[in-house]
Amino acid sequence: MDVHICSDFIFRFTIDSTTGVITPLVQLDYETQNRYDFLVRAIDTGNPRLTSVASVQVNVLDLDDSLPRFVDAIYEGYITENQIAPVTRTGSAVVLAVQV
Ligand SMILES: [Ca+2]
Repeated sequence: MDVHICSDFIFRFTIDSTTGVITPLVQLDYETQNRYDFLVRAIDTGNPRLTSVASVQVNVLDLDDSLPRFVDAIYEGYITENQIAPVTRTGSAVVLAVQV
């Protein structure tokens, strides 16, 4: 029996014809692509050869492997002297947006 991946992802995954185990050939990056959809075809050795196709979806799980990053380069706010108050920017609190 021959089992193979039918898509452009043949360079990213391999499949064991005996066990059906799909293994990545490269390191997958969730931030670049978090899902791969492709077809797998099985072909037997009979005469005539019979085939079957299955859909496969591989979901990449995210790891905390990126540095936290501030969205803006500069944050500016104002506080009235002699007061304990939130630092504001035009009347609303300054919120530092951070991507992780
Ligand atoms: Ca990540």
